[in-house]
Amino acid sequence: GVGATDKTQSRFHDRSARPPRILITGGLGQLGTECAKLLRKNYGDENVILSDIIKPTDDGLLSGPFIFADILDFKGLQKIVVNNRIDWLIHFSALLSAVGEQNVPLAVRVNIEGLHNVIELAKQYNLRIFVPSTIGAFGPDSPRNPTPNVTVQRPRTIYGVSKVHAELLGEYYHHKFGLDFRCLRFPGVISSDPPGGGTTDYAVAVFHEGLLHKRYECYLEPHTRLPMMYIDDCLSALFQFLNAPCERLHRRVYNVTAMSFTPEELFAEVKKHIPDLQITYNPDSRQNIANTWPQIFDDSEARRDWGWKHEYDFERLVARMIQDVSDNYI
Ligand code: AKB
Repeated sequence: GVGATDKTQSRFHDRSARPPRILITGGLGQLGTECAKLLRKNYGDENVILSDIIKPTDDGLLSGPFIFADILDFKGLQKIVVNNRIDWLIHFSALLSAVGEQNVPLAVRVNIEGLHNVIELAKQYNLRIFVPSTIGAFGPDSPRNPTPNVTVQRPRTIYGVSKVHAELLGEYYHHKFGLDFRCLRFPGVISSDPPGGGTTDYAVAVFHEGLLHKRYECYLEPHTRLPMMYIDDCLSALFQFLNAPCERLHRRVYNVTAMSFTPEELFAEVKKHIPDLQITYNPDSRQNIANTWPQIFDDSEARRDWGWKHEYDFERLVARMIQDVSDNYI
């Protein structure tokens, strides 16, 4: 698994001998709880504060502090950072691609105004700040096969527009003010915990629906190829990148991925585990989003600069998901 291996270099925060104190926003989304587990294992439970505006349903899943934090309330954020001596901020709050299109004004507030708050906060208190970006930060004018680290970005969703905005603002604050801004563009992230409102969600839903009901109706066409990765790889990329020394970083925004597949390819592999699985296709507006996104994501710069390497390939990912979903949800 993931975890700090080189203790002298990466176990602790480079500015002192103590571990960093970390605040995670949007902590109850697809990535937050698992991310907190990994960071707590490395830095201690009490040093990683998970936050959200929603109430956790099962506190048993949380091994350390959980607090209310509204990213639209700047003073509230200041108070949390000061009172808890925060060093690093991991900013997961966002409306994803499909749900963003359903409520653009809310997406503008959460994804753009929220980002303004956390980036100012990070500047004011000298925090290292991580913001995830996405394959959704590309659009119909971007090369799709492969999509390099630096290329045309003209996304057609509010989610994509807000992520390009975050990338550019973060790079700008880095150059202008020396802010330690770090950003990874993730592909579709696959975990047994359900995501909320993305275009790549089908690749999670098929495991839940398939194991429970032996059938799944897919909202994307069978040949829609998209980049994907398993959550453990996503979080180990995040961990490794957060701990990479500044000299290794030739840029502040990197593509990372593990594989690409189509619904048809995924379902064929899932059927090896669930032979009586019935698949139907009923494409909706999410197809139009997927049509403008990368098919093959070029993450060679991350691999070269700070040693990014995925562990889960396609077959391993499917086997692991069957296991995870059976253990936790069936
Ligand atoms: C989405 O589909 O919106 C997200 C993403 C790829 O950023 N999963």
